[in-house]
Amino acid sequence: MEKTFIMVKPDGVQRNLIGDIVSRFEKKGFKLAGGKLMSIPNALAEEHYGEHKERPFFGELVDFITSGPVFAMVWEGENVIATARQMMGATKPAEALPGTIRGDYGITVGKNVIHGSDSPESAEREINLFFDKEELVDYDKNDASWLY
Ligand code: RTP
Ligand code: MG
Repeated sequence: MEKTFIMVKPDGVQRNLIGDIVSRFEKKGFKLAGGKLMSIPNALAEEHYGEHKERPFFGELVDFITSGPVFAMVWEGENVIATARQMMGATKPAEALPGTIRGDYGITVGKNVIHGSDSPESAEREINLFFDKEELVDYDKNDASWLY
C-alpha cells in the first residue's frame, strides 16, 4: 500500500496543532504507520531540503525546520501521497483554500505548518531519511471483533 511522509513543522508543534493534524488524517481514513516527536539535526535538514539548495530561502528554511521539534509521521493508504497534498493545501497559505490545513492555519510561506512528500520518489526518500525500518508498524485495522 502507498505510503507518504508527513511532518508537522516547528510552527505547528508550537501552536498545538499535532492533534488536529493527526485527527484529519485519521478521520480521512488513512492508517498511521509511524510517528515521532524529534529535533532535526542540521545535516538531515539540508539533505531533506536538498532540492532547494540553490534557492535564496534555503538558509532560512533549514534554520526554521531545525528551530524546534517537529512531529514526523508515515501515513498509508490508497493515493495517500496526492491526497495528503490536497489536504495540506497550496505551499503559500494565502493561496491555500479554506478547509485545507495551510488554508485554515497558515499565514506566511515560511511557516506553513506542515510538510508532505510530493511524489512516490520523494515519499520513499523521505521515509528512509526519517525512519528506521523497525520504527514502521505493519498492522491490520479490519480485525474489529473487540470493537462495539
Ligand atoms: P514542503 O516541501 O514543505 O511540503 O512544501 P511544498 O512542497 O508545498 O513547497 P516546496 O516548493 O517544496 O518548498 C519547501 C518549503 O520552502 C518554503 N518556501 N519558502 N520564501 C519563499 O519564497 C519560500 N518558498 C518556499 C516553504 O515553507 C515550503 O513549504
Ligand atoms: Mg516540497
